[in-house]
Amino acid sequence: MHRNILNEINMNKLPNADDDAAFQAADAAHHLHPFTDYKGLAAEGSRVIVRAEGSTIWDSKGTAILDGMAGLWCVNVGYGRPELADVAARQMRELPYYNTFFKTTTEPATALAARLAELTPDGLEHVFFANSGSEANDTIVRMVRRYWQLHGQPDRNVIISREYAYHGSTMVAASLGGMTAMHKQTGMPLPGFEHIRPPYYLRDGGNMTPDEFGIAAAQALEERIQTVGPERVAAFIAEPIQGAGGVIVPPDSYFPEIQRICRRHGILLIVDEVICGFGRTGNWFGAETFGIQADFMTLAKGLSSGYMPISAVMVGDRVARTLIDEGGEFYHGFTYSGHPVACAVALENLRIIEDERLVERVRDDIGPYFQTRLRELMDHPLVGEVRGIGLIAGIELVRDKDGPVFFQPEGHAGTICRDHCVRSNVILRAVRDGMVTAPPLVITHAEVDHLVETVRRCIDRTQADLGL
Ligand code: PXG
Repeated sequence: MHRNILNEINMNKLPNADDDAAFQAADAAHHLHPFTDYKGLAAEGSRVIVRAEGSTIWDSKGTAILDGMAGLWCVNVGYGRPELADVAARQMRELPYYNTFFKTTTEPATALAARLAELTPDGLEHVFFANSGSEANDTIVRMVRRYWQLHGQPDRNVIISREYAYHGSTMVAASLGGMTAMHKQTGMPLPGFEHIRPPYYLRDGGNMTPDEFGIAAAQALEERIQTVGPERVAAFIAEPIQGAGGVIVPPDSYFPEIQRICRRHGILLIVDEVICGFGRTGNWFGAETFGIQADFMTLAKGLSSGYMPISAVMVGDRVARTLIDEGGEFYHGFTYSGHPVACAVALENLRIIEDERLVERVRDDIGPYFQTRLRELMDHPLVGEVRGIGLIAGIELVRDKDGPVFFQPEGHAGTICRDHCVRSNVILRAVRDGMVTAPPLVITHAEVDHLVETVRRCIDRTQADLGL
């Protein structure tokens, strides 16, 4: 039986997870979940997760579930790390909170800033802290605009991004993102945000080789710069691999061409490492895997392995020098920027990744194993492509490999397959008709075997459900 925290602190008027039905009723009555169809959730009742260890989570009924998503792409060191709990408790006793406004700092905030400057590629030496990927990307937009204003070009304020990009859920982060369903609900994108097509080879590659297609997809940036006017384009933002967009992996030729185009026009390059950072692609950062030299890096998720909310903006020398030397006071920041408990936990998390050589493990051992085993699914008639690097992968389902012919309506097959996986107690996400997976960096070989075998069974069931 799991320990019930609410009981322990004796809040006996509140519902608790020992009584599932009452708890689910309270959840449906009071809790608006993120990215959720509220009527659907109320009808089904939410699943209550009560504890976790390694790559496994347990629900309130005692069911063990393999977490093929590391929470939301974030629990890199796996669940149940006592070191992280100890550091948090120690820091809370010593100094639970103080801010970093008004010429003050705390030890964990400064130590983490210095550590991140060391870990990230050369030229990214300054850090601004926030609490989520969305806030970090909002911060970058403000810094980009301030940079061009200080350079006497205030109209250079357009940021180009890509379709299917996900950069967060605030108005600015969602405008940066290329999710049309999000845009439609609340009048986005805001002015000043443009989107070009992603390097989505399976969909758009046609008869081109991947490298030819990579160049063609990057050329879309050049074309958009010409349409908007080069004097108006401030920055381009990209995830190394588009995660929430369906694990879209760019061909090798893509980012070098993007980099050339940005340099040619003096445009700032922002790399959103919220998913790819901290080992997922077999290097500390996706920018290293793809050879990208960025002016900004967005960090979140794996920075603390999700144990505390924290994000960071790495600011390159070009922008940092302008802000520092010419900017005066920068009117931006959050109450919890550089929160000492979050920073202490992040530092300890980075120590674990380093000491346990988790990045090397992904590069040399479990990453190649995961990719090789998943690619065995390519023999399945419904699997159009398996793509990914390290511990991030997408398995795209198609109606017919020849073409390929995609499913209509989009998303139906993916949802069926995802539901089979969840019912089989393996968590994967569906994006359109692809299954995506990004497990903790500590996933074992046996767990990878279990994940791949379960996914194969679930694709078989999906095929049967669709009558194919
Ligand atoms: N950038 C990227 C690349 C992300 O993936 C964010 C920014 C925003 O981070 P915050 O901390 O504001 O959520 C993200 C977040 C999913 C899913 O189901 C993906 C994210 C968040 C929630 C769900 O794929 N990515």
